[in-house]
Amino acid sequence: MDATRNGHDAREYKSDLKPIWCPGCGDFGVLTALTRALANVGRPPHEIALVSGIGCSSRIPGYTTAYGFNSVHGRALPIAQGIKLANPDLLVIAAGGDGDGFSIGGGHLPHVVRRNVDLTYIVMDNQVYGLTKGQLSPTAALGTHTVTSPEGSLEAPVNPLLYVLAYGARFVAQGTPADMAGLSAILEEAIRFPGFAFVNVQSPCVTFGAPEQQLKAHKEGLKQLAKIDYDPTHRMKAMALAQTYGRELWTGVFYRDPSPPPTYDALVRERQRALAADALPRERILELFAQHDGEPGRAEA
Ligand SMILES: Cc1ncc(C[n+]2csc(CCOP(=O)(O)OP(=O)(O)O)c2C)c(N)n1
Ligand code: SF4
Repeated sequence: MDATRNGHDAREYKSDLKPIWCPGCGDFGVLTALTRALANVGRPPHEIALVSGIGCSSRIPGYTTAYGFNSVHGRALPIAQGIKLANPDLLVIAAGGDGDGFSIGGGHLPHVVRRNVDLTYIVMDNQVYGLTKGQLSPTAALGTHTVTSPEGSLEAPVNPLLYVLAYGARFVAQGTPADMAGLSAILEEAIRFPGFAFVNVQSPCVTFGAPEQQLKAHKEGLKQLAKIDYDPTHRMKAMALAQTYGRELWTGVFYRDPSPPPTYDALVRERQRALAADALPRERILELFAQHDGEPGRAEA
């Protein structure tokens, strides 16, 4: 189903570039779910900026018709924030892998959360470094065997959901391409959320990922929050649920702030307006320059 609400069609958001992901890679599903969500949101492609780092998943901007920036490993978030602050009217989405977001780029995450810049961050979490051929990633379970952990990993994994909730993220969700309708609904809600929104997508790597992280296993083990009586407005309940990461596959919105505060970009814009209103009029500035012509740095108001 490609035709959607708002007179937009998911196909409008897919570029002509053919993805070079391995056949069966979960990222195909994320791309489809994202284009469906964007069609439902209804902003035209030229009003959207999609920023990524480096990795298989980070190729996603090129496969859409939005403005795209396949940037530097781990740096999607600072670039996305810069874009949003420079042009707050753009709808800004950052995307990438678990290595990109939680290893090399992990230092940026607390700051984008505490600033609450109005952007959506989609992590395609496959518990492995796909692009560089299967090294251990920060979300891989204890004991995971990879080329860089041949005897099994000795490191406890990062829990992305708990991590962003603990830092105060106001929209936190998880999805999987094993449930395409659920995933596009989650992405749409995240994009519409007024503030920083985080979506962890369990997106299987068919080439280097573990068998228990493939779509078949997701379909068998899927637990949907939409199907139980779950209220996503309680951070502590969401944090308790997030503890299941790596053991159970819960999908849906874990936490959504019922009264989100103004975003950082809105506050910056407000302050810029106030400063502009207080600024000296242009004529007075020119008068001061004329008075002190030839004496740089000695102007007095
Ligand atoms: C500064 C820097 N360090 C390391 C790399 C090599 N590198 C490229 S992608 C990547 C990890 C990819 O894994 P992930 O971010 O989880 O994305 P995936 O490929 O699994 O989608 C690494 C280590 C790089 N490109 N730049
Ligand atoms: S290596 Fe893994 S993550 Fe990369 S395209 Fe192939 S299946 Fe996808």
